[in-house]
Amino acid sequence: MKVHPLLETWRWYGPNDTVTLQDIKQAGAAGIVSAMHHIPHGEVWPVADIQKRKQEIEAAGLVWSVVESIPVHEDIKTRSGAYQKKLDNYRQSLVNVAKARGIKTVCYNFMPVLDWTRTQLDYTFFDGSKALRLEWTDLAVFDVHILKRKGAEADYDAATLVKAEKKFTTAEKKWIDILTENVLMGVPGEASISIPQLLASIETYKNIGADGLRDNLAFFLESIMDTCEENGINMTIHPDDPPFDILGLPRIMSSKKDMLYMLDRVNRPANGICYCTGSLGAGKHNDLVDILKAVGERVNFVHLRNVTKEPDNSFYEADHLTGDTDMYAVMKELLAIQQKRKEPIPFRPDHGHQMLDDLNKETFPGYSAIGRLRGLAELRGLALGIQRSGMNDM
Ligand code: DNO
Repeated sequence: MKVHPLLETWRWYGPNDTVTLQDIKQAGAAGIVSAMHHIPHGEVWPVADIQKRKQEIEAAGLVWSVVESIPVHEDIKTRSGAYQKKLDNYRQSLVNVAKARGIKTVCYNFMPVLDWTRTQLDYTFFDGSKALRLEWTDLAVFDVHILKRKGAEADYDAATLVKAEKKFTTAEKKWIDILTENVLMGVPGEASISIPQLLASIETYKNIGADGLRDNLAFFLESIMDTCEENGINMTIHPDDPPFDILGLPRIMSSKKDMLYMLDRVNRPANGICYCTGSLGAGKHNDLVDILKAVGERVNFVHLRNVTKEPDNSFYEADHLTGDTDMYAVMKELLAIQQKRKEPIPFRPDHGHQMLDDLNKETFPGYSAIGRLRGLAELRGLALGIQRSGMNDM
């Protein structure tokens, strides 16, 4: 049976990335996932910058397959301030991306204020490699004692609050500073926010609520769908990471139900999903294969990585094939979806562990070369094994 292989891609942060295009070629990826991190959120991406990035990628013999991300400005997420202008800018950026020809997929997220959230960036694994982690008690330390959010205590059980208080009162200043920095950090290479900004945003989102945020996402999508369809671009929304409420902020893209709701509410082909096993996999309520079966038709981009969950909401990033997600079952389903497509679905190994030589280097958290190389190699082998052995039983 003929199987269309998935497209192996790799996130490249641009010329400032310590991982070079040559490194990526050696890892065997064919497609690049990149963005204009130097352009402030909400501003138009100039055609010249996009072309330049595209040429750099092509000069290395690679293809720019996915834009991750064109960030959605907070004015749009909150539908306030200069949101109409920001929507114009977003549409213009999409048109400009399309002008570069060949890029058909744009990723984004609709998480309030913070992108992904972790409390620790150097959790040392049994083998000495380092992984990213969200530790629930540490998040409580930040929330209750550092951020001092009003009503934060209500979001944690009594045992967690006791542990958090003890940890905070006995912690060294350095540990507190690192925890604070980790939680406030946005996308690597982009600006972090401050405690007062975060507190102000939490208040804003309290008034918006989950339903309001859903309305704002639907409004955003409705405002850009014509532009996307006229320009041959598919939007893919990245799920919330972690996929549950944190710091009193609403979450609306954390489960199968959330995804189906938004696909149905803005029922246009360009309204698609970035299926991220790492983000969704951190939620006890999520069955990864079940989600993929439900939304698979609209999945246009895939992030593959694994997590190990702990009894509270804590989790750490596991190796790509170990952890709680059955990557074999996910890959099998992905290949089945791929068979029905004309074009290869791009996937990238999401975060990898910091390991080997990378332990001595300054790298973007989650985005060192060797851990992702290991992840990609394992995933490639998994896909090949499935293709060559059992695909015809599906
Ligand atoms: C983290 C990434 C996210 C993702 C954005 C998409 O490593 O998966 O930062 O790129 O949420 O908008």
